[in-house]
Amino acid sequence: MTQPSKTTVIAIAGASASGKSLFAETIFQELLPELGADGISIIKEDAYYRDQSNLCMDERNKTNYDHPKAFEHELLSSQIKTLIEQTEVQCPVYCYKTHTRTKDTITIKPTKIILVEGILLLSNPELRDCFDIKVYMDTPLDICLIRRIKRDTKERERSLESITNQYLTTVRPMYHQFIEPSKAWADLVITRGGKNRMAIEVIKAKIRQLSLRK
Ligand code: UZR
Ligand code: MG
Repeated sequence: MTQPSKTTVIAIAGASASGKSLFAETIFQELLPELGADGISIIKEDAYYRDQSNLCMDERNKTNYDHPKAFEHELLSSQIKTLIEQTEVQCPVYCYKTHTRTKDTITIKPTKIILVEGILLLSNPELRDCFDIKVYMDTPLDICLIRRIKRDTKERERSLESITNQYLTTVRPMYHQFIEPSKAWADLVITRGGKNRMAIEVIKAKIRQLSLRK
């Protein structure tokens, strides 16, 4: 029997609105035609925000979503391990409006390359052990804040008031406490955000090389 080919798991971490999703999505879209849907996939750490259906809306609004405890990292690491064993998983679906999981799940099939993107991926030791390549988006915080205001008013239906409140109470302090220190674990530190063309090409070249491996 032939052995299944080795999976490569690539983490893309960094501050909120630092360009993680754009970076991961660009690499994914540009490699999809050559690797195919069973060759490359993306997992978002956001999907693993804890289920809060047992809490009322007031309590959900008080959750610190920038703290590692807000995520079910143990589920994320166990699902990555399952995918490495070539078994599909049911990924949770999180709703930013209700601040909890929906009843749906999404089936993720095992692929040779798995891109995982999220703010606190490098802060958790068990999760860190799952990654073959660790990338950190080192975008200046003021640029992240501008991007976050634009994105959250448009895509997450937030007011400027709620964005700036969250920024001062959790986003900024948790960035300094957990996200920025986690940069020390990165293999590659990317400047200038998700459109850094050379960084995209370097990761794509590495993925192509790994994909040729049997
Ligand atoms: P990205 N977040 C919310 O605002 N509401 C939620 O229900 C869950 C998460 C925010 C979270 C974090 N923090 O900064 C951001 N706050 O989503 C992470 N406050 O997502 O990496 O896509 O920006
Ligand atoms: Mg994102």
